[in-house]
Amino acid sequence: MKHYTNPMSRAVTTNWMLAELDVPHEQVTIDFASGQQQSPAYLAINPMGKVPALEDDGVVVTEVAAICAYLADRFPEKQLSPPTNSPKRAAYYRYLFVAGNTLEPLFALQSIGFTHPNALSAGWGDMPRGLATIESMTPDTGWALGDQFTTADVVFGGLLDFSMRFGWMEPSPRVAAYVGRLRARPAYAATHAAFDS
Ligand SMILES: N[C@@H](CCC(=O)N[C@@H](CS)C(=O)NCC(=O)O)C(=O)O
Repeated sequence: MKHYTNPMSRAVTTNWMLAELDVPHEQVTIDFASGQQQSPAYLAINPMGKVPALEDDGVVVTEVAAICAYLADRFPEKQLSPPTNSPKRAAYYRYLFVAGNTLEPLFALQSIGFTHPNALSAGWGDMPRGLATIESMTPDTGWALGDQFTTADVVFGGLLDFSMRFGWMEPSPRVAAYVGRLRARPAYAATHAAFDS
């Protein structure tokens, strides 16, 4: 299994997922400075020219949430996702999809001072709606799906953590406490050193 990464990129989240799983894999660093992400060899793996990407047994997965979900399913014995027939799967999917589909575009645009003029048609709504969604989905104690830490925490919590690092949002006390619990995990600490140095 090959993980295409760059230490200062969103691949930190898939790297964290791999560390939580503790499974053998090869790290392939894509050098942004030389534009390696636009090389024909890398574009053949991800035509978006972005990291992360994962190659496993003849298949390629791109997009942070898709890679994390794939890995959780690939290693079910690690119990980082609810069983496919569990009702918890409903919340699990919400956490996986809301991060990249809704919150990230909202924050990324807001960070450059852009507010979509029509929150009704913009898929990410507006900041008050986004923050209300985060507040309602952030657990008071424990993890997104309850007592068991899952991939929902890596993807949703990872996006909250990333957003706080880049000043994309001001966390409420509940969000700050949740991200604090995530940051205390050994696998998180082991994979986020580059951001902290
Ligand atoms: N939607 C993508 C975003 C990936 C992304 O934006 N990666 C950035 C680094 S954080 C990248 O590879 N940038 C290099 C480039 O666009 O040239 C995902 O979830 O994986």
